[in-house]
Amino acid sequence: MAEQIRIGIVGYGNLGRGVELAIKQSPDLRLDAIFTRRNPDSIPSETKAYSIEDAEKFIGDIDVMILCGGSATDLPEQGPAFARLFHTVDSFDTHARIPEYFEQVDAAAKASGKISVISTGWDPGLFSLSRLLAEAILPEGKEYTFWGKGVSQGHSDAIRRVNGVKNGVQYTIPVEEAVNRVRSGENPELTTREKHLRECYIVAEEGANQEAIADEIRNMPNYFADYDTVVHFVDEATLKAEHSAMPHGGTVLRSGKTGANSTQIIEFGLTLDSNPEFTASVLVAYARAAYKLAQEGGAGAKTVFDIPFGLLSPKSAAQLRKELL
Ligand code: API
Repeated sequence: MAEQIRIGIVGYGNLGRGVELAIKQSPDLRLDAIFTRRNPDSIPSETKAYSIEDAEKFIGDIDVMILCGGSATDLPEQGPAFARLFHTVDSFDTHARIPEYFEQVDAAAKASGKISVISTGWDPGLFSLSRLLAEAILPEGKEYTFWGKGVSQGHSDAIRRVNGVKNGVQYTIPVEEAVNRVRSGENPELTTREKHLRECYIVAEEGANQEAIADEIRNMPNYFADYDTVVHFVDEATLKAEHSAMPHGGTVLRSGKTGANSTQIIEFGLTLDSNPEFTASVLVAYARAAYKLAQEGGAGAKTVFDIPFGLLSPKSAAQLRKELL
């Protein structure tokens, strides 16, 4: 077999564990090291873990670092820092801040001659590709993205960083009536608030002011301010028992008109038992693509829009033409 692409994982939470599992299904990739802010000896993996400060020592020994931290505070710092040293892939998912994040990572990756694939996963990621494809094909139409019902890792991460919050989970709930109107071909105007509800289950720290926590969450820009958000307080045992599963998914719909008055509908959907495992599988395919792009001499930050589909596959272009075209 050809040489394997050597991968490092930065951050060993749900996403990091998912990346480890996805690499096991990819014979052309190999997991060489895990980097963590925790005590490396406490990482329950057969792969050796190191302190995140030691990552620099692996220049030349690791091809692509998959950054598995959250978008709220980890990635804004780690994205540019790691792009100065390695090819990277991440799932930065604060949609409104992607343009500035891109600029920061792009500057770092161009300076080091590395490739950094940012904001991949399923949304942003596969859903973004679906939106682009549908819009390019049906320029006269309307796009609708519905998420859930499911647990958003990005929003859950954001609420866990609120002062006084010990633990928390966020459900994204599509408004049934809105989905039905779109599916019926009505083409309604829908505001952000009309499409989804957000529901949070919070474990507060002892003595924390619950009303202040709920207020801060409901008013958090980018994450909650544009939605109706319901906040429930529960104890740790309840959260564990009733809210540990991480399902998600959703639908990208575009309905458009062509010719005189033909209605054309494009739909792309996902039904996911485990959001982090699926996101991780997308990151791993893009790690392969990042490596191949770098072999072709590329450098800088890239998004899913910039990466040819064929590079995601371990198969050659000729094999892909024969088997899948
Ligand atoms: C939501 C969607 C799903 C994003 C998926 C992924 C995540 O509100 O549920 O954070 O789980 N934005 N980026």
